[in-house]
This record gives sequence, structure tokens and C-alpha cells, in this order.
Amino acid sequence: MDKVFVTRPLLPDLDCFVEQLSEVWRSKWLTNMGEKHNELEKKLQKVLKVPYGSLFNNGTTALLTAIKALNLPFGSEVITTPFTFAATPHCISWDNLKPVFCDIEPNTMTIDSEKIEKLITPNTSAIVGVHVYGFPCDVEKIDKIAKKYNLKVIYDGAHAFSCEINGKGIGTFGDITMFSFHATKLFNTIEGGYLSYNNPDMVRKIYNLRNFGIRSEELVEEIGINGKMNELQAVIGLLNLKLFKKEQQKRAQIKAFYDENISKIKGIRIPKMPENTTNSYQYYPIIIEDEYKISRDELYEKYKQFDIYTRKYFYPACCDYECYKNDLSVKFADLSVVNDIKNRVLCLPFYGELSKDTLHKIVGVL
Ligand code: T4K
Repeated sequence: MDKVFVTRPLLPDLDCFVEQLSEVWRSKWLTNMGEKHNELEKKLQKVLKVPYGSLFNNGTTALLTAIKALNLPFGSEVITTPFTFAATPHCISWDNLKPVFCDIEPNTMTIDSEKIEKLITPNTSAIVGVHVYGFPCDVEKIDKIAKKYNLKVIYDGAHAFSCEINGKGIGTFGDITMFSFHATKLFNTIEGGYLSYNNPDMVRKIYNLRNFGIRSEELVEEIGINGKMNELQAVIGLLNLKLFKKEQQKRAQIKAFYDENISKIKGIRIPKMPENTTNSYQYYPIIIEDEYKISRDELYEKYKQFDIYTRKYFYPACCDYECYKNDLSVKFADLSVVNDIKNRVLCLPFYGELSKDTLHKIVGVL
């Protein structure tokens, strides 16, 4: 059996890619908001059910730009979750703001909306929630808190491609939502990202910030960055847009197989998607409870003996990184749920091309 990884990228047919590349070659237009870029940007608005959206060269630049676009006061505090990929708090810090780490809710593992309010100070400017593994944050409660205290809300939806809450695109909640199109994501452009937002004023602002602030040959309006997606990435995106739903269906079947077999095993908990929410099928996390015979770390090692490479997303939690632990200006709340879950969570291999044999083997090891 080949090595089995936590995920594998969705790849279009090579001949189709080459055919599309010929068009790009002929046009000699490789980047800077080319035809393919614009086509993909427009199509994504429909797929994600969002009123406005901007493509980026990766999710991290997109998130940095989202935070920048909201003009939060220099050095102000941003309440966020430490149960995420490094990019989330790093973007807050790179934008000269201070992350305040809040605990998470034990089922969805997203920021615990019940614990946000007591972390708010006169210096708080925003909340950055993460729809981790595609589980949605408690968007309604967060919205209420934000309105009450006049805070901005940004969602890191890196894992939440095409998720919906009550039929609404997940990217319509909060001020801005970021999606990642990295190779490991359900929908990928090799590297790539996207910002969605409801405010039409943001279109110009984000366009500027993504392109050095350049409006025209002789006008630079803002201090921007280079966040542009190139035409080759956009071609992959256009082709993968045709494939992602089928991939989701395959993953839905895999999830059903895992759910059925794993739910019978004592000591393993399967987190549940809240009602009225659709799944992105990005990851399949399980929680190893005390009643299970071995620890999460032992199980992770055991899998390796079978050439199965599960991942401990997200261990260590971001609050454990030296750069945050040793920074006295970074605030930590009571993080008891994070500190428990980070030692119990394991993401199993989850991608459409997993064969029946491999799936039986993965469950068999458990
Ligand atoms: N916010 C959140 C919540 C995120 O999860 C991420 C990214 C971001 C923000 C930032 O978005 P981007 O700037 O990346 O767009 C991977 C991804 O590199 C990263 O994008 C992702 N989160 C994170 C959760 O996973 P690693 O360090 O686990 O990647 P790596 O190289 O170990 O890959 C994981 C597995 O995927 C490999 O074992 C095999 C498979 N793989 C990977 C690559 C790159 C392939 O089969 N082919 C490939 O080309 O971070």
C-alpha cells in the first residue's frame, strides 16, 4: 500500500490543464488581474453565495489584507482562538495588533462565544473567529457581541469552502471572511485565497491593498501589498471548480463509512456538525477520550507503523508557541478546553481517492 496522508490535492485532468495553458501562453498575460483571474473571481461569488469577493495569491496574504482593510487601531486587542493554524494569530500580530486567546467550545472546537465577552476591554477592536475543519463559529452570538461593543468581526474560513448556515453562504457573516485555496484544501488553486464581504466600499479598498495601492499608472492610493493571484493558479481554480462537488460527494461517503464504524468504538468521539449547516468535508477529526485503550499520541504512532500519516491538527495550539508564550503583552484566558482537546484530536485521512481497502485498514487500526 502507498503511503496514506491526511489529505491529497484535487487535481484536474492534465490534458485539460495543458489546453487551458495554451490559451494563457497565446495571450502572454500571466498575472495582474488577467482574464482567467477575473473569470474565477466572478464564478466564486456565485459558488460561495457572497455579494463581493476578491482573489488572492494565498490565504495568509488574504487574511493580512482583511485585517488591514478594517483600519483597526494600532496595538489594539483582537480576541481569537488558539485552536487554529499558525497563520491566524500571525496575521493579527503582523498587522501590529495583539492576539487575546479565548477558549473553544468542546463540540465544534470554534471560539466559545460564551467566553468572549469577559475578555473585552476598552482596547479591544475585533474578533477573529475560525470555522475550524469547516465547523461554523456561533455567528449569531458573535454578531450580537460585536454590535454591542462596536467590534469588527473577521472569520478565518480557510476550511469552510462552500459551507452554508441556514442556506446562506458562510462568507456572508461578519465583516470579512477569508478562504484558503492551498493544495491541501478541498478546493485548491495550488496556493490561493479569497476574501468575501458585504460592504461595497470594501471592493475598492481591498483591490488597492492587494495591488500595492495602485489605481492607475500615475496614482497610488494606499500602502498596499502584492496579493495577486496569477493566471496559472486561476486556470487550476477554474478546472477544480468543476470537480469539487464530486469530491465532496466522495468525502461524504467516506464520512458515512467512518461515522458508522467509529461510532461503535468506545472512547472515540466524533464531533457533530451543528444543524442547519452544510459540511465542507475538509477534515475528519476524532477525539480520543480517556476510555480508549491508548492515548492520541500512541494512536498517531501506531498509524505510522502502517504508513498511515494522520495529523494532530492543531497540536501544539498557537498559545503554546514560544513567540506568544514569551510575549508578555499577549493575553491568555482560561484555555482549559483547548488544553484538553489539543491532546486528544486526530485528523484521519480524508480525500476522495481513498480506496475501500485503505478505509477498512484505517478503521481496522482503530
Ligand atoms: N487559517 C487556517 C485555519 C489554515 O488552516 C490555514 C492553512 C491558513 C489560515 C493559511 O492559509 P494559506 O496561506 O495556507 O492558504 C497545511 C497547509 O500548508 C496549510 O495551508 C493549512 N492551513 C494547514 C492546515 O495544512 P501543513 O504544514 O500541515 O502541510 P504539509 O505540507 O504537511 O501537508 C499536509 C499533507 O498534505 C501532507 O502530509 C501530504 C499532503 N500534501 C501536501 C502538499 C503541500 C499533498 O499531498 N500534496 C501537497 O502538495 O500545512
